[in-house]
Amino acid sequence: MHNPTLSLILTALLSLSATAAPTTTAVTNSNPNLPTRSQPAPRTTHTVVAGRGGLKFEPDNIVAEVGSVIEFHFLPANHSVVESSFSNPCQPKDRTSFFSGFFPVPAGSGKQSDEVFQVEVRDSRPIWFYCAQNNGNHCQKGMTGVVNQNFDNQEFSLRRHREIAAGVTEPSGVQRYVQGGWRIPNPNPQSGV
Ligand SMILES: [Cu+2]
Repeated sequence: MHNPTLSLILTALLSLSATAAPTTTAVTNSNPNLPTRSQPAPRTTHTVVAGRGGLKFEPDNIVAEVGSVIEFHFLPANHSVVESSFSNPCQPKDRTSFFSGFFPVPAGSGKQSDEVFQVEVRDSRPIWFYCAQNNGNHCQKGMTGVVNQNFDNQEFSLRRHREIAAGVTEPSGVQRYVQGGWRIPNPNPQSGV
């Protein structure tokens, strides 16, 4: 039954498949231009509402992991959020501090602002923030908050920060531009005041 021709063909086929398979696998695994079906990793979003229950942020003391998002919603009448520092409340921390701009919403409209402002938590250091509305001295009256306060050192507490803010006599500062975050459509502007 020995057939030299068939044997040759079989040998050729075997060697072909033996060399072809690994080559294909290697190309598949190393091709950086392949389309992907993977989704972005889910992010935790912490919602903060400006103006709920008076001149305050609710909540005002947030614990958020690095990579999560703080999403500010704005109730009437005209609030904002600016990044500050612990020891110098009601002023931007520096030129890079985030600033949402203002969000005028008619009182009694039963609506939130049409847009929200998102900022990303980029590291584990405390992020201090305030509302820069000077009509009514929102910051000086306590409209401040913090992300990732250092709870081990009460010298740097939100309560102490507010005490310093209460003594600020100059108007609150703003940035020249909306910056440091994303001002995007409110996913649920009818969610009430
Ligand atoms: Cu305000």
